[in-house]
Amino acid sequence: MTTTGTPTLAVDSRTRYTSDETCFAGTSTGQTPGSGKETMRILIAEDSAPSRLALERVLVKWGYEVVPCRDGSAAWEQLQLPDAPRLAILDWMMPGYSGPEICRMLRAKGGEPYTYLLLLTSKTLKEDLIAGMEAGADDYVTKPFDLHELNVRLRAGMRILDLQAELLEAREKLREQATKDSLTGLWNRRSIMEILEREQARSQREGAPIGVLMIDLDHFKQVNDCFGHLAGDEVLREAGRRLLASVRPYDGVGRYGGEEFLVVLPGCDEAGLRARAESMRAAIAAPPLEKVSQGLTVSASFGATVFMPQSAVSVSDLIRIADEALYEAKHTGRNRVVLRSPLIGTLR
Ligand code: GH3
Ligand code: MG
Ligand code: MG
Ligand code: MG
Repeated sequence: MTTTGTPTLAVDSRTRYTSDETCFAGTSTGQTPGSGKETMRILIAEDSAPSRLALERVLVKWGYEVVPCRDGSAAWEQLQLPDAPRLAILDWMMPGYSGPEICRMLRAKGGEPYTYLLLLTSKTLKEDLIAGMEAGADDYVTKPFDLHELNVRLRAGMRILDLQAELLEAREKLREQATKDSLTGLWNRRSIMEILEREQARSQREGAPIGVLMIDLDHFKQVNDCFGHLAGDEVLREAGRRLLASVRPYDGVGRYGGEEFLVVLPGCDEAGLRARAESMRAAIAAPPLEKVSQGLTVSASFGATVFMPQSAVSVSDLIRIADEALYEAKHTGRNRVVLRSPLIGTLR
């Protein structure tokens, strides 16, 4: 039986491709073996043009997208691009860099996601194969190879890459859960405190101040009491969105507790902080939240302070000072900003 998937193979003096009918039985459909997902890109680095073209034709027939490279230097360049193919078939002997050299360099570089490396070699000596694997190759195919073997080895590589992608996704999800507040999507308390600590260390190194805001929604209990907890949750989410919308990408906004937020503004001095806090206050108090009935408006009180790089104020002192300023904002009428300097007392 001859299937439509059987490639016409160019044969050069060094490479003899052997095919058997069964090796095409499951792979002539144009599907990417081992993966029902989007087309997988495979890099082929092979200096023999006939051999490279033949291999390319087979892989395209199997549904892969191919990035062909005529030598080791071109392959090395391609593999360092941000969207480099995740699977590479590398000839052992090539001008520029050899297959094992590329394996070694790529593994030394590390980084994620993982690149699955398959060495293509006419060497059959066991010691050579061991050296190739030790250089960082995941697998090898010896020349002349048959297509069935290549096919199953590619599928094995695909399985590893799929598993790795799942692992990365799961890790990312865990990281998200561990660092973000699930209701608002803002940093959680631990993360925003870590950000403040990190920024404080940077401030001491680089000599720039940090603006710190402790924010508490006003009479929030009444929102729950009058509109229910779900409406209260929506108000919290919206307050978070409005705070996020009024900061720069390198500022930190976290949910410190129930209806309290902590904002860290690197590089912000007293004058800047006063203006930034005022615009955040106005953003929260601005037009009623659409999703909450009866045109509810919400406001927040702000306790503000600045960390000066030359001062020896600790993170817990900063929080305490911002808290005291917040307390004063509450007791002087709410919906306002009170700025307190750790060194020279209340500025407001
Ligand atoms: P003040 O202006 O003095 O801050 O008054 P307040 O009512 O905001 O303060 P209080 O501390 O009395 O009430 C805070 C309320 O926040 C009580 C609590 O049920 C509510 N709260 C805390 N976390 C959540 C939450 O995740 N969802 C909802 N819906 N409510 C929350
Ligand atoms: Mg070669
Ligand atoms: Mg509170
Ligand atoms: Mg409150």
